Amino acid sequence: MKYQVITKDGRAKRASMETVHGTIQTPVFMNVGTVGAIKGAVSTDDLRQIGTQVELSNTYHLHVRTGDKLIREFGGLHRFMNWDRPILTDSGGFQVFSLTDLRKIKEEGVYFSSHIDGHKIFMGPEESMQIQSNLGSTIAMAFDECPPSHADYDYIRKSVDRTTRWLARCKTEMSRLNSLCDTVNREQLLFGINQGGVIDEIRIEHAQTIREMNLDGYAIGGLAVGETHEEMYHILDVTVPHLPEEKPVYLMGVGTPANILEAVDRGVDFFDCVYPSRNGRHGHVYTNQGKLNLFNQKYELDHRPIEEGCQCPACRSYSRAYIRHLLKAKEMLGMRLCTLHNLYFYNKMMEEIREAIEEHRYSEYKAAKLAGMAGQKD
Ligand code: PRF
Ligand code: ZN
Repeated sequence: MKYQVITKDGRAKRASMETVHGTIQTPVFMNVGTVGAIKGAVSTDDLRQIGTQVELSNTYHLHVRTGDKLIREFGGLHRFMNWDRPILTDSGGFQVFSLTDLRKIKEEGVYFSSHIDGHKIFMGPEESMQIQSNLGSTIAMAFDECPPSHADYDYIRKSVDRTTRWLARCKTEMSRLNSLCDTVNREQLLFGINQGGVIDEIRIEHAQTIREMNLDGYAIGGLAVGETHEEMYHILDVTVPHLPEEKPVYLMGVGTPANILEAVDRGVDFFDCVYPSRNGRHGHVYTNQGKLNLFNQKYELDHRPIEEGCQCPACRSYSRAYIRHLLKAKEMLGMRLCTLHNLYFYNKMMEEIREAIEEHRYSEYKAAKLAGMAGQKD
């Protein structure tokens, strides 16, 4: 893996990261395909068309559905999905915490019930690494605990210490798996995850601790879980400077276009979020003048594309009126077109962001983009 900062504009970083599955240009938005597919009937051919650089899948979902052992036997997730560019897999920790009520966190890992059929599962750092190794993703995420946003100081302190011990176990297990000759991807990378709620000193101390562990990249977890945007930006302000500048920084599960613009300005490289696909399935589409709700009657005879000049598969061929009709008729094509437009919008925004940093006009770009989107709201 070779990560190189090409240029900086203030704290905003423009970098490239070479992996066995190709080079990633950052800042980048990863398109979320939880079960190895982007919801909304979006294929990997579509992803290539809309400029997706990295696809994100979830360890937990693939484990409880089809099973990582079967995917390994097939030749790994890349071959299974027919996607040869980078894939990042999330470790399962966060999904376990958000999907299942019945869970018990112990030093060794988490005991929980499957959200599909309720059967008992145990997942710890070693299990998470083994599943991600079977999938053969480009980047594996460490197994962490994302404490609830309302957790108190003592809980967060204990939880973060355990996450650090889990990270050490992840690192040991990942090196062992990468050294086995029958591993799907023997150059699988491992990103550590910073936690600490909205408590500055815990965040900073944790960042300093995991920095010493020399990982391939560093994620900031535990944000966008109920705190305010200002609190999130503040945590980025205090935490990112304690992570190594020569390594990629990934803000997990974030966010709105505005969140991304602000986080890039604080040195973040990688993002992922379900908003563009989830909003697309509800007929909510992004434009540079704000989001439109295509269910709104005012679009019933609107000949214009979702956004004038947009080169996505929806805007190149279809009117707002037709897409509205498809959504109202509950035709899958309606959701699909809206999802494609939204993912294209995010990917395109990241391209603009990279260009603006290269040309050292990021703050002007950010201000103009935010001003446009703050206008028309529906
Ligand atoms: N940990 C992991 N995945 C995540 C998060 C986290 O804290 C978040 C929090 N926004 C999203 N996805 N492993
Ligand atoms: Zn479009």
